[in-house]
Amino acid sequence: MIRVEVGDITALRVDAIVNAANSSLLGGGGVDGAIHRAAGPELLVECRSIEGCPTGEVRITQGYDLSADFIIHTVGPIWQGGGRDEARLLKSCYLESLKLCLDRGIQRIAFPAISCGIYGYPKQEAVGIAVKTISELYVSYRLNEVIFCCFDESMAKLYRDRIEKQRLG
Ligand code: AR6
Repeated sequence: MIRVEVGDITALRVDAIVNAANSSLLGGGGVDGAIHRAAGPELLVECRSIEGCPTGEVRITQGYDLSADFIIHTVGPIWQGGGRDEARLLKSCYLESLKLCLDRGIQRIAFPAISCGIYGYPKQEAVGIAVKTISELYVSYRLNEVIFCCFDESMAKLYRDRIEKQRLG
């Protein structure tokens, strides 16, 4: 099942939440900052041991003080006008997250709107990539529940409209 929720991703009771990180994995603003604050300082200790993550890839850590068991850290592309492979890299964030879920037996996951904040990806295009990739693949990657977690209602509407369009074909 795919759901859209408005709220703080750190409060969700799922197996894993996804972090829209930067390639240092050492924290930042936006959802990354919120996740580090909610998970507690042990998260940074584990992140330091990983030595970064290239754009489009994923790394997994424990969830520490979150109710989620795991955090999947992914690095979305910085929007640079669309000619720098941004769409492929953003799709890769979702796809690599799904692969990790299959490997680890993760069945319930929540995604933020990767790259849609500080990284400046056009929201409608980013939502299109997220919804298409997840709705085509989540069943074959054995996921029971995927939540698109949005900070505001206008973003949630973009997801709902895109999901409806996908459903209608
Ligand atoms: N729960 C759910 N969504 C949130 C939350 C939250 N607690 N906080 C923000 N959002 P951004 P990016 C939404 O900027 O564009 C960091 O500094 C937000 O409204 O967090 O991938 C990293 O370290 C937006 O829709 O991520 C990187 O340097 C979405 O999450 C950089 O920002 C993503 O916004 C990554 O930028």
